Amino acid sequence: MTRTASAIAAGALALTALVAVPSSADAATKISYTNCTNYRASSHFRHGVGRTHGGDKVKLGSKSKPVTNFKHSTELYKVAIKHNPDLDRDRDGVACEKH
Ligand SMILES: [Ca+2]
Repeated sequence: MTRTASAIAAGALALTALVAVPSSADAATKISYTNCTNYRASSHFRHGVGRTHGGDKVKLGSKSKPVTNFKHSTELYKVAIKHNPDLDRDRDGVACEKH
């Protein structure tokens, strides 16, 4: 009887090791910050990510309209810029903005 109980306990222990939840660091490594193309593809923010109350600034006299449908999240913006400051080269608070 005790042999069966210890076998069950060992099996449960092995099962626990197999069903390990991936750490947040593993999830973070799936996002690529190498350039905007890779960032938009891997983060699923197709229109970029910007500060919560930020806005895309277009050059004076430009005919293009500012991007407004980017992901509004100061926290995610800071993470992206910390990894690669070039993701927001014009420093307007919106990284990888695209229509
Ligand atoms: Ca920008």
